[in-house]
Amino acid sequence: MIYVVTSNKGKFVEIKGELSKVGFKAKQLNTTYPEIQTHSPKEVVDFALEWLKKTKKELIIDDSGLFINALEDFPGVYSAFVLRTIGCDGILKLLKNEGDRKARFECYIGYLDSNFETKVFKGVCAGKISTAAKGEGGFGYDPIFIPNGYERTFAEMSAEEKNKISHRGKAIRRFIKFLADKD
Ligand code: ITT
Repeated sequence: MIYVVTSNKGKFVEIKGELSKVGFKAKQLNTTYPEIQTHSPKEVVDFALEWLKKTKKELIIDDSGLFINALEDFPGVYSAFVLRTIGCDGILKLLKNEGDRKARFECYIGYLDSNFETKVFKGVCAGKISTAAKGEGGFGYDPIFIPNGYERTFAEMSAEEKNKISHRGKAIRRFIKFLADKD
């Protein structure tokens, strides 16, 4: 059993779904950890894992964000704050009349093992910002993100379909491969 430290139910459901495919059990640990102010998500994860050592638990964390080309990678490391404040509608307004709608999601899965060793796994999903919010599924920015090669937003896909191509799905599968190769 592995703990997933997150306050975000949507993230947990996706992570749990992917882990369960290989027979891993996951449990949500709904606690917060300090997130340092930096432009590097990897630094955020490393610092958080160091801090979480005191829980003495084998765990993973997920730090992710949406990076928009025309906005110089905003909201990036500020994605959670921006979603809470201006939300998806605010992003659509910022991109009104903007031709370049390219964007990407990045996900960093930080792993703290039972020997207090840490490792970070990255996954990226490239796509674009839609012109209107669509779909009821997923969470966060999903209603306005269309992955490359699709005409639908993440929110119009099933969790299974999103996981196959998403930043989080890729990062988690790298984590699973790492565990499998270790044995
Ligand atoms: P934690 O407790 O795990 O930190 P959080 O929601 O604060 O939860 P982040 O700090 O990683 O998570 O913030 C990332 C923001 O980007 C947050 O608002 C998410 O809702 C959003 N986000 C992350 N992954 C997403 C995804 O797959 N689809 C849509 N939005 C996503």
